Amino acid sequence: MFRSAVFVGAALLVLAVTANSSLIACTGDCNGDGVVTIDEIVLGVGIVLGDHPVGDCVAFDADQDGAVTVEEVVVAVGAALSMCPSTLQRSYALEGTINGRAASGHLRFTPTDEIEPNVVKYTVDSFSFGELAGIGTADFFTLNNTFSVTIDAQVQGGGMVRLTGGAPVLSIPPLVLGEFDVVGDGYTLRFTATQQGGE
Ligand SMILES: [Ca+2]
Ligand SMILES: [Ca+2]
Repeated sequence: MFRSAVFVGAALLVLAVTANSSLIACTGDCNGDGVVTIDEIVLGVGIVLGDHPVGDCVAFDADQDGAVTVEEVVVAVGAALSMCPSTLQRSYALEGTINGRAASGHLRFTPTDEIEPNVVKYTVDSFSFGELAGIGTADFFTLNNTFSVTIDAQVQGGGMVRLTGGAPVLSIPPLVLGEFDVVGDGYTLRFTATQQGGE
């Protein structure tokens, strides 16, 4: 770990020279949550040093040549200091059920710049699913790749329902965000969220 910490320091030093050489927007974002965290940088360093296989985080292999170089980790450090620009907003298509009935819809959210260790906070810009539509908040816990969401939804024909739920993220990057169980007063939703945009 000490060796990794020294390496991150070195990467930061050369950042000024190479920050503009980004090959892809989100190098080093192993879990695809739109930000590069320090533990992801440490993992990238571990791949360079041979302590981890490239498969542990293919997001570091920006030029997809099957290896992770110092330069690719440096680009990731640049992303860690800001945010992956093309992933500021993400859209997902939803398929699933409401109280056992088939339903479909969409979910779109944007990361906020609120700082909290190991949590990325999102605003749910829009949500619709069957007869429900609304907005809310969502938290992505980068430590264990878990997503949780709270949505205040309007029920078609009147009434509001607060929906809360969450799930571990299924794939990295999250083309499929996960299969979620979301419950509210009188409602049980189960949906799979498949990414439509934001990469
Ligand atoms: Ca990440
Ligand atoms: Ca590479």
